[in-house]
Amino acid sequence: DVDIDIAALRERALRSLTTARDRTTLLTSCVEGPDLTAQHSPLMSPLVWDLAHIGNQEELWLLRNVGGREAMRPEIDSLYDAFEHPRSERPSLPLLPPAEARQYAAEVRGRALDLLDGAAFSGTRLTEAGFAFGMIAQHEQQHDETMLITHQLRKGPQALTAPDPEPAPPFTGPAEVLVPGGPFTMGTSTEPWALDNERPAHRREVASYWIDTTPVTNGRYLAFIEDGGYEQERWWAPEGWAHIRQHAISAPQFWHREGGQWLRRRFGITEVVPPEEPVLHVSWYEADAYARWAGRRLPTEAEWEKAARHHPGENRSRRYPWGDADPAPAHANLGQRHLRPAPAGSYPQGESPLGVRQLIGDVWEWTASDFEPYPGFAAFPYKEYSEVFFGPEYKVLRGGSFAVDQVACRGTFRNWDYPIRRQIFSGFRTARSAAETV
Ligand code: AVJ
Ligand code: FE
Repeated sequence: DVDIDIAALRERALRSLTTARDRTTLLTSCVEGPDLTAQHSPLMSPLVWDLAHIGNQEELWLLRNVGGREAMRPEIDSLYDAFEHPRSERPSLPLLPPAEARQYAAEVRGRALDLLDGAAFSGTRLTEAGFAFGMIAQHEQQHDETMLITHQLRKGPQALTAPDPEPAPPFTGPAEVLVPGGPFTMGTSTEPWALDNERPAHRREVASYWIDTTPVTNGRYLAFIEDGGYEQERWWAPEGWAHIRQHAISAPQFWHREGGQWLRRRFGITEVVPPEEPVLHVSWYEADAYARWAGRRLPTEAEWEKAARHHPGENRSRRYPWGDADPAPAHANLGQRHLRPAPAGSYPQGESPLGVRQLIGDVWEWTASDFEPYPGFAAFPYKEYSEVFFGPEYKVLRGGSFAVDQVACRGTFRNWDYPIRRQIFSGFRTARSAAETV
């Protein structure tokens, strides 16, 4: 159970909002104006849209809904409503120019912090335990990850730098871990800032399975490529096969072969693909095909969460693989501290009780599961956060990536995307049912 200490929550809200804004500021000031207003990919918004949208959502939820204030600029609301304008349309809208967008977001933030000072952390579900403040910090951090994806797609020289993760000794542990069958608690009813799709906590029965100790590496993925994985229909789901044929896909996004070597482009630099690093920028179809080639399968979402949260000795679900403590740098690669995943086998202090590593951070992990509501789901505070996306067209990703801040990453956190998408910081690990033989 999570202790609800109001002073600590208020402090956490302030810290989370400030951390998010520092990152937003960096992501929107490390390139010049034209790079802020340009659309770098039809899949992405111009960076200046994300910036004002962050401010507009904060105004809507904190100033208007929690604070009861009047709209500051009602005429801009529709420009920044993600449902009114798909990403492809956003560059042609009369958006606030960079300086005005920055000014607007800063003004909203000033008023939001005034409100935080005196806010009651109770009374309504929106104010309970500072939920609205936590939701808005998570929203900004989710857009900070989105903006980092835009930076990755942007052509041109390097604009962002960060130190590399610590080099790790080669991982010598077992390749897979047995998770004994039996029920466990999935989802949460106690995590104060958990979003609607993570709720409520409920029992899930899971049969025994084996799961990879680490995410699948570039080196392992290269074996699939070199074995002709992209040329053999039998490994692919039919829609995946059609997709890679139509788009001539034969390697992860941002990879190319040159002079007998595999290279990749990463935030404006070109480098040799590091074999020990978790594979990044693969679609669900690619992950699924690799798993089939390897004689395995993707874990279900329940299998992923049981591996990440269930403590067999204590027979309960915890917040993170390492326990209930908030993430520290020794646990996981989070928060854009590094601009790449850490080598497979890193972060021994972040491993689960059964020894599974890097479940949190590094790369989002595709699961076998469609994005569906848990039994007892109730949309909150708006049905466009999760509810409108439920169904078979989206696959669930778990665990967060190096680009996610800890406020938007926990053992119960659920992300989702189309199975063809791979501009996101996506990788995977594989599993197999214990009843089967390899
Ligand atoms: C949960 C990452 C799929 O970016 O579309 C941001 C998060 N929702 N603003 C998205 C979100 C509203 C969402 N994902
Ligand atoms: Fe948003």
